[in-house]
Amino acid sequence: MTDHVTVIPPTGVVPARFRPPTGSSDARTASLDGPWRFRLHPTARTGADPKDPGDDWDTIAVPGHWQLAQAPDAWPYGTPAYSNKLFPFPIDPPFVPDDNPTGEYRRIVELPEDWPTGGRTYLRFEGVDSWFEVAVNGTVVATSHGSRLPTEIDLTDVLQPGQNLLAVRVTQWSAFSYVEDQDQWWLSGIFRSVTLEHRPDAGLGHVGITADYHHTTGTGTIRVDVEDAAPGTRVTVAELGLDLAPGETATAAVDPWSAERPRLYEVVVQAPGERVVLQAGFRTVAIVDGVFLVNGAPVKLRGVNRHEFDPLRGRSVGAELMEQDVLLMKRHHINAVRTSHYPPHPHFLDLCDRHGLYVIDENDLETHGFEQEDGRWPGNPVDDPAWEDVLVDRVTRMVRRDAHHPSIILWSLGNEAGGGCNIAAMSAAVRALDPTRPIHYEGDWSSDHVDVYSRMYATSEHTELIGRGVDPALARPEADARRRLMPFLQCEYAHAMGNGPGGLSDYDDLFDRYPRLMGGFIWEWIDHGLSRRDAEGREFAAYGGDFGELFHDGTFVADGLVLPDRTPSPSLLEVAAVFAPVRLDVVDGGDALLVRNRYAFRDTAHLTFEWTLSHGSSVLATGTLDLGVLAPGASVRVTPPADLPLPPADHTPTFWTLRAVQHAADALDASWFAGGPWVVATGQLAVVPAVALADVAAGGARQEADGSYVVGPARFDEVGNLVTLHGRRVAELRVDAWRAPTDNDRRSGMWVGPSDEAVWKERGLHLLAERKISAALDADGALVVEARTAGPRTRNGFRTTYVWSSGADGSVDLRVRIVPDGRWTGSIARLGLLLTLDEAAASDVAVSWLGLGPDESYADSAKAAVGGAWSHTVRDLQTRYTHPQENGARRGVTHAALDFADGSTLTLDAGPTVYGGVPRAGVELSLRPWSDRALDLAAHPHELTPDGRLYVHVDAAQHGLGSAACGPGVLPNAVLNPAPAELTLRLTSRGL
Ligand code: IPT
Repeated sequence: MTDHVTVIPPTGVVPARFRPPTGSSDARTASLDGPWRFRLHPTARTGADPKDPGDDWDTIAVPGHWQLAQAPDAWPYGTPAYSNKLFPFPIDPPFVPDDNPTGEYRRIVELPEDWPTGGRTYLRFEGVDSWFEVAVNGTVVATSHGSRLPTEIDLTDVLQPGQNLLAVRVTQWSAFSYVEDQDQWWLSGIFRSVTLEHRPDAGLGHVGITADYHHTTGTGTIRVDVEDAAPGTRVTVAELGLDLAPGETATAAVDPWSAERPRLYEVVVQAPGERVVLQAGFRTVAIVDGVFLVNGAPVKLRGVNRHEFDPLRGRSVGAELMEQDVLLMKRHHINAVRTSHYPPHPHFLDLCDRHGLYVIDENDLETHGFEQEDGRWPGNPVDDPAWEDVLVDRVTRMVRRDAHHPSIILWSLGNEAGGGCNIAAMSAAVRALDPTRPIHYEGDWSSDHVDVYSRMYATSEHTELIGRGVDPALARPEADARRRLMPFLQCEYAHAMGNGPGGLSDYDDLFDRYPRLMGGFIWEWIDHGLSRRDAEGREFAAYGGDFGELFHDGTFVADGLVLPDRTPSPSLLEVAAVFAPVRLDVVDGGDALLVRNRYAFRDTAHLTFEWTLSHGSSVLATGTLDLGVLAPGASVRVTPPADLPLPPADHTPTFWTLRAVQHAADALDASWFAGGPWVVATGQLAVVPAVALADVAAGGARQEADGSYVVGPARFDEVGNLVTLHGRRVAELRVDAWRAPTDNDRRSGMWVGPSDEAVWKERGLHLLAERKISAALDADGALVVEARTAGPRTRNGFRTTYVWSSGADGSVDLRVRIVPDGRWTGSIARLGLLLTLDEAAASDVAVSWLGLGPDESYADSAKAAVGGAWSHTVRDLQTRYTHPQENGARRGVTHAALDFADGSTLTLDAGPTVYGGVPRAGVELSLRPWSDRALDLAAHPHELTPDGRLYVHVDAAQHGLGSAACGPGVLPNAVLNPAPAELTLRLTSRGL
């Protein structure tokens, strides 16, 4: 007897076969999706009789996870649970706890009246998590596992005429949970579709397509193999005039397939009993001299790792969301997907073929939890011969299901599963099934069984060494020599958790510079925040612990480029700018833009290069540049036209902005183009830089009889605290050097040393308070306030001199110099002023600014930001990260106007700003209707409520973001080390 802890491949099943696109075969199918009878039992020994039709049981929707059956409102069948790599049960393979929620499913199956006679009838499961047993009319016919892999069972001999009772028992935990330890929610059940499939006599069993492209001749070679082909089976490619026998090879002039130009040819495979229409793409993947080539051209993978995720339905993802993912990726210049860490729903691969994405298809295998015991992976199934058949079966089912997809360019044996004998076995199996694609597996550190050298989260320093070919040698010289001839891939990098990643463009520059570097895959596409409601009925995105799990990994499941509802987070906009296939980068010290065509196959004929000359919110001139047509890899330097109508230099910078715009789409672009035209790339030069604020005032301050001070519209108490500004109460004005830690701030870069947050807390930055040392009028009549700002337990602090004078038009000018005081080591989060104003409707305050925008940017995540005139409300300046943290900074701000509900306006003009002796363009501005402390303490964005104040951060500089949540921290080019800062601000009010 086999059960859920017997380590053998599925029983009673037929061999996996290719999965053509839905509807592409004329063989009959019948969907079994819809309501099924369901009952959840606490253990695998349910005692339920497979003959019991469950007429009085609940009903549940198939496909779906039982934990999410009534999400977001109710959780009648247990709750989701999140753990990353640690097993939520004892490591005791192949055993699992007796507490093992087990679903009993029932459905009456009746073949439609017009179901063909003859042939066979298969029952197909596209995905069931984790182990299941299938009984028909009371008799067990099959057991299976491999949650993200298909299972087919031949029911021909067990189906009776009329009604049949299908009984499926699904356990949450099984021996196979040990090899499905991916970093995601534990979710169970029949979560992909179930179908009945007629397999006609003389039909098509398994079909394989080999379609190569020869870039030197412009021809393609196609061969379609049909397993056990029935006599008379033919293969036609009408467009190419081909009519072939199975296994016959033909060569013709073709357009190749690539992610840039996803050209597909219809291939009709006609057997006497079945006709299938497939989409073939001609393309050749090769590794030559350590360089990864598609169709003979070096290709850089600008990729993302994608888990399947729907905030309501978990991994039960519908076709619409799959397509939304693909289109969002295309529109943000992502050209590759790693299907982390299991084969996706097959329809996703059809979409990648059609819209054009390179795919690493990954086996359903991860045994990460074995690593934690001393890092040596004791008992790892990957190194246990007893598991060989199971693991080879898995990888075989993936390759046989998916090999006809041109989008797949690499097979991956799995993720984080350590090393061992079964890696070699799986690799050999894949090579035997498909010799045309290279093999990937990051866990094979010496690259013995793979074709590309892969790492995750390698630093940019290490990546550069690999690019240059001078990375540390392997102990075995022959393995080292072999690996040095492999291209290098970062299968995961730039961890997108919360606000981040920073440093993406540093990696991208390296990928461009070194031919050996074939690019990488950002971790990861989407935050897996599951929708649920709080006690007041407010829906929010839940992460680990939000379902009361006693063992969980908290926020680590929310680490995507898009929020759970697929709202792009600012990082996706940064990705679009960094990954842009045409880049317009500032060169020659800011005098020119370098236009680089980074397409591998496409020239720039589909783009127009449009420029705008702007001064603040006014557009002075526009035009189009004729750059000719740039071939793939070509570049050209451009400068603004000589006859630009430049305005006189003033406090507002004048920008010449060049955009590469795609206005129209041909047939190969049309699918993702909807909503166009699309700006493919933006570059910008400050043709007339902003000059410093004119005439910073001196003097004009006075002391009142009660000892308080007045400087134009600003009133101070006798020790120099600002108490009102233009009649508005000021709760506080002080120096600030802290921020609500990001997920990256909270962790140690490369898992070593203290986190930035720990360093900042050690220095007391989270509890800064300001002591006024003195307030006095100086010889010019300005109010000079000396202050020291510091946190508890430390001698470190900041010495600040504020110089207040009343300016023209009722404004007040402030010059500030902040000097770190003490023995500082390590970074600080920011350095600047925090102005807290009383404002009941702070969220509604409208902000318009001149500076970088429209979205947030940070020192190491600023490629998407463009200088210009922008506006938002304070509400919309916030980014609602699934886990609240620092967000919303706008850099390079020279001017901002705040419009309050009472009709009054406060404007702020900035400059010059100096940090560490280096001048900076403008200030960094952040506004919030709540404090940074509240932001830090909130677990979810809906918990944040305006507190009646407007918090205005005006910073000389802020620390970068980095990727320390998993990987390197902030790189030296974006670390904020304590240094003297100078700010000059003019505050003006109108309407009071
Ligand atoms: C890496 C995993 O492969 C991935 O699934 C995910 O968990 C990621 O980390 C973090 O979000 S493994 C890590 C130990 C480098």
